[in-house]
Amino acid sequence: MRRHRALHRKGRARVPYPSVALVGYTNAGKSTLFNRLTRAGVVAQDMLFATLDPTVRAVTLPHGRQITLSDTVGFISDLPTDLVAAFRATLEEVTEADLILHVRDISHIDSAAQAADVLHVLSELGLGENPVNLIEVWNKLDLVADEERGAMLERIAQTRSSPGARSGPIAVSALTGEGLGNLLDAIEDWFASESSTLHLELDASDGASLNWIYENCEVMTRGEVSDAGAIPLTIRVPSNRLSAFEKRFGASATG
Ligand SMILES: Nc1nc2c(ncn2[C@@H]2O[C@H](COP(=O)(O)OP(=O)(O)OP(=O)(O)O)[C@@H](O)[C@H]2O)c(=O)[nH]1
Ligand SMILES: [Mg+2]
Repeated sequence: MRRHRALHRKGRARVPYPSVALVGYTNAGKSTLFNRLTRAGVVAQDMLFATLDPTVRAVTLPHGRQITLSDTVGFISDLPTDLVAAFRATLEEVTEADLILHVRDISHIDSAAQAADVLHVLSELGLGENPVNLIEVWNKLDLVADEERGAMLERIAQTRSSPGARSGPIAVSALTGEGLGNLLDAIEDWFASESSTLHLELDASDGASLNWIYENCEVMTRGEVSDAGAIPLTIRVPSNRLSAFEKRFGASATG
C-alpha cells in the first residue's frame, strides 16, 4: 500500500495545483465536506485524478485559483496495532499537503480531546506539534445550540487575534452549507497571503540548506559570515513552502 501510494504521489506531483488535505477524527464530517466542496467546483481535469485516487479532486476556488482537495481516513484513539501501518500509509500524503484542513465535530462532547489526538498523530507523522499550514474547520455548526453560538464565535475571534495565528478556525456546517463560502475564502487567502519574512542564521558549512533556501525562498539579505561561522539571512518563505521549510528547519524557525 505504501508503495502504491508513493506511485500515486509521483503522478500527482506533476500537477502544479497546491494541495489541500482534509484530516480529522472519525465522524467529524470530512467526507461530507469533501463532497460538498467538490460538487461546488469540480473541473474537467477531475478525471485525471479519478483514475489515480477517487478521494482526490481538483477544485476551483471563488477567485479562480485551483487546488486539489483530498479526503483522508478518520483518526480514532487506541487504534488496534495491526491497523496502524495501513492507517499511516493512507496518511502519508497528508505530510505532503500544502495546507491541512483539520475538520472537527465542534458539537461533540469530546471535541477538544479528539482534536488533541489528531494533533498528536500529525506530530508523529513529522508535522510538528503545531503545524503552520493548518486551518481548523469547526464543523456541525448546525448542531450547536443558539445560546452556545455566541460564546463559540467569541472563541473564534480570540483565536484569530492570538499571536502567531495565521488563520483562526472557520465555523461551517457541511450538512447545511453554512460557512462554506468563508472556508473557500480562507483557503484562497491562505494561498494568496504574503509569504512570511524570516531571519535566520545558517551554518556556513551547510551548503545543502543554503541551496534549498535559494531554490524555494526569496533571499532578501545575506550578511557576512560571523566568527561563529553563521550566515545571517533575511528570507521570504512563500506560504506554499512553509511546511516544507518547517520540516527542514524546525517549527521554531517560523514560530
Ligand atoms: N448535523 C450535521 N451532521 C453532519 C455534518 N457533517 C457531517 N455530518 C454527519 O456526520 C456523519 C459523519 O460524516 P462523514 O462525512 O462520514 O465523516 P468523516 O469525517 O468522513 O468520517 P470518517 O470517514 O469515518 O473519518 C454523517 O452522518 C454525516 O451526515 C454537519 O455539518 N452537521
Ligand atoms: Mg470519511
